[in-house]
Amino acid sequence: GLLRVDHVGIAVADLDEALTFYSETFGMHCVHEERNEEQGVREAMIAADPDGTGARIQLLAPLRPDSAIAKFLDRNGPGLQQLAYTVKDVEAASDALRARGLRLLYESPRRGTAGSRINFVHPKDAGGVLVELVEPA
Ligand code: V0V
Repeated sequence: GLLRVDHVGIAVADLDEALTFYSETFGMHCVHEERNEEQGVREAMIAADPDGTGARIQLLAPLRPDSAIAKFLDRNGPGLQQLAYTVKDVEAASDALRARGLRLLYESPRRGTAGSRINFVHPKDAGGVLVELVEPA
């Protein structure tokens, strides 16, 4: 099952500009940053609390025009793109949701932030929310 909210993902056009905005406006700081070529994103995890162990926001910027984030930006502009939950076992969690009739986007998990394993529930099967399942490394 779902353990907790892992992060909330926000699509942005430019990661460096967004990092500056969140830092200068909200005093949030970056706890992790990476490029994920398969997902076509440059992403940064940011946190409000000083030790970075509380809720995190994932800023997602497109690397390519055909990526999921580029398509989202074209359609909606910047804003909330996904809600991610931590799970212990992403395969088991995906199977449980499939058994309840939900469509998972990937047959088997793919690589997510910081070596995690991830899958997604189709937003049309989850009340209009792109739900991500994250099994941390
Ligand atoms: C699309 N739709 C959404 C949505 N994206 N609804 C809510 N939230 C979103 N983010 C709606 C869209 O408006 C359509 O509704 C409908 O879903 C189906 O759209 P589609 O044209 O069939 O599909 P696309 O091309 O818009 O793609 C949507 C999906 C795509 C979700 C299939 O974005 C995807 O594969 N996402 C998973 C990968 C991902 O998001 N990667 C970036 C983050 P109407 O118009 O028909 O009503 S990478 C990441 O999170 C990492 C690395 C990490 O966390 O570690």
